[in-house]
Amino acid sequence: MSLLTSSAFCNNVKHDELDTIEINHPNFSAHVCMQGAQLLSFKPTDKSDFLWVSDKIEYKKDRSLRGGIPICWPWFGVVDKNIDSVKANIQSQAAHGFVRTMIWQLHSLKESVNGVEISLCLESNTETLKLWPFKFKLLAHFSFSHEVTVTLETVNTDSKEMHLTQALHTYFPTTDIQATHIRGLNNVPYTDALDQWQEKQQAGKVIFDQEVDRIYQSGGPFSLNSPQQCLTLRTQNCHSTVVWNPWIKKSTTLSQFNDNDYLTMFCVESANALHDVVSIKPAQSHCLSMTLSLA
Ligand code: TA6
Repeated sequence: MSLLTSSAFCNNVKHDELDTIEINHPNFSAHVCMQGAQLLSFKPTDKSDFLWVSDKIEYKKDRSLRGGIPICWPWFGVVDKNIDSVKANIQSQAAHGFVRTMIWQLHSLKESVNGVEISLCLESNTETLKLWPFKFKLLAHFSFSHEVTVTLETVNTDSKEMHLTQALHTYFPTTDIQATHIRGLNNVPYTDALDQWQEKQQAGKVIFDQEVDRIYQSGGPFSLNSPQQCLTLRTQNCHSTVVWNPWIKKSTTLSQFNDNDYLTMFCVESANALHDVVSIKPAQSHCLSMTLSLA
């Protein structure tokens, strides 16, 4: 973290067991956890936080943090719901891959009066190779100004082609889930994880009046409308979008989550999931990118 010693806006702050980077810039504040390269907060000055975190969040090693943008890689969701070319190589039963509970390293930092660009890096090692037999270099690039862009760059440093699924599993805040909706998914096909993974088609805007867990075949753009703010979500190289709210019953089963937290959060996850497999040849790379801005 020596890059931080000369920083004008960034500080290393320990929360319980985990190192984090707190960024206080005139135009915004942001908070990144080194475990999982997980962005936990991005708040433009005098505006609401773009992201939600549970007040039951635990900064403990080897435990994924509930909120912000968990990075799901090199598989999304439960292993068995991935297609053979992805699940054939997985030596784990954990949901959402393994990088969100690993400690990443600070790779680069650039700052100016306009904003801050920071990158974190995770490289394959003996531990990851046991879980997934591919050499890789993974970079999480964050660009903060009046908006935020997150880019997950996968570099295949192996001698064989890799096949993976992935998601930037973003948690958004709302002051009233039943007054919240998503535009941009009308007529888009989706897989309903709550109804035997059946293929369906979205009719109109997406609302939240029950548990929702759907993988849409679209990368947007979307408008995310909650009473306190309207955000625009744009992506690059993203072919799936997961919309999730656990609602009443599932909320009681989730770690780091209050029983009534479903009333103040929703997830819209920029992904490449199910059949949207990312295949990367040796020495090639792939970037999944999302940008959040005020509408
Ligand atoms: O993205 C939706 C989902 O796959 C849900 O099915 C639910 O499991 C959620 O992710 C949270 O998963 P986590 O492992 O972070 O508790």
